[in-house]
Amino acid sequence: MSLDDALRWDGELTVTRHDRETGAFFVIRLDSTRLGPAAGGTRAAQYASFGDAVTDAGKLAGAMTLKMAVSNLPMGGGKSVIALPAPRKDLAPETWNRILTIHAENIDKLKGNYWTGPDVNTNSADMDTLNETTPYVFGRSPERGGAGSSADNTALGVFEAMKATVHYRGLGSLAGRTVLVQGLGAVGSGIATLAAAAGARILVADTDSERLAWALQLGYTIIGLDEVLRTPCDVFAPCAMGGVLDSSAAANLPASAVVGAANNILADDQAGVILRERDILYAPDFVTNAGGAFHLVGHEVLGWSTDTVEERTRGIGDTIAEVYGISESAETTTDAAARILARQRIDSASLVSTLAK
Ligand code: NAD
Ligand code: PPY
Repeated sequence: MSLDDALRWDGELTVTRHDRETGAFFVIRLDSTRLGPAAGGTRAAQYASFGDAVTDAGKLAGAMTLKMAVSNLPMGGGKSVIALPAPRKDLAPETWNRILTIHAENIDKLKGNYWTGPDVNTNSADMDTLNETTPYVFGRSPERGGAGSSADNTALGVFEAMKATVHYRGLGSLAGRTVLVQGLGAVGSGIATLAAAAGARILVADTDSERLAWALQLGYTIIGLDEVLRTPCDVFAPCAMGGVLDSSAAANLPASAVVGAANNILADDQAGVILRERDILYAPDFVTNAGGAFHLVGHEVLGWSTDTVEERTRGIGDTIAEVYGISESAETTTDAAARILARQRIDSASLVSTLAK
């Protein structure tokens, strides 16, 4: 994507910065602050171009707006992307530290209109580092007063969505069902553990051989990376990267349902239409993976107890069932149905604040 095209966007603000010394390129995008300050994690990855990094930040920020709204959380949507000069694992500690410090300076200049948290390739220790420069950080380590990793809670929410989806699809429970987890990382491994305990047979694919060795020990079946979209299963759970299902993948996917943790699973709207035509029930990711937001915003903004965070996260199953109901009555894709639900919440919150003035 050219930078020119990437900057044509309906969100509220794009902030970019380049650091000549490390070669890192920084993006923060605020999609919407209608419901509260924009929040969303910091993703660090290599991108083919600056335009791709800016585009990704915009799509991820948009998903955060929908996630907060559909979850009734008082925050808007934003996201940060750091386009790295080399793979994260190859960066020297002082290089990574400089990159985090510059990112924290950028966040601080937004004066609380944007709050960050962990995402792909950033963790609670990185949030602690950011917090040395700026207060607008969720997910610091518990020793530093933060809520720590949100991965387990994200996994719990996806698992609740999976159970509700299997039930809605008329397949009963997860017992005896086959669940294919793509990406056995922090969230994917939690989902696999919960689904296995519920009696599901687990198939897994990952690029990391250590994670696959762990999967073998647990009795999971390993699937080759190229086989993922061709392997029959009841539930396909994308838990690695976004954009996994384009139209062609959706047209051939041998699954009954798609329920995963990855942000922006659908590469395009047409993929959602094809899944609906093929009677494959797709659980919109910005609904299923909101457990991370419940954990971070619940603990750090709303002062929720662990029990309340869990109760609200388990409620994701009901929200998903509501989305399927809207999809049927409005004869539209589940993705469009979830956007309707999110939009209703944004509009009614805006109406309440207008009336209060
Ligand atoms: P992670 O980095 O811990 O795990 C990702 C896993 O995917 C790793 O094991 C990695 O080796 C594997 N992987 C990478 N490329 C792959 C490929 N092409 N095929 C198969 N496996 C591949 O990340 P995570 O925290 O588990 O997050 C997973 C996804 O869920 C991300 O898309 C993230 O944005 C999303 N998500 C996470 C949270 C959270 O609380 N952590 C919240 C919401 C959404
Ligand atoms: C996500 O859920 O995709 C995130 O980016 C994590 C997050 C959630 C809420 C606030 C900050 C980060």
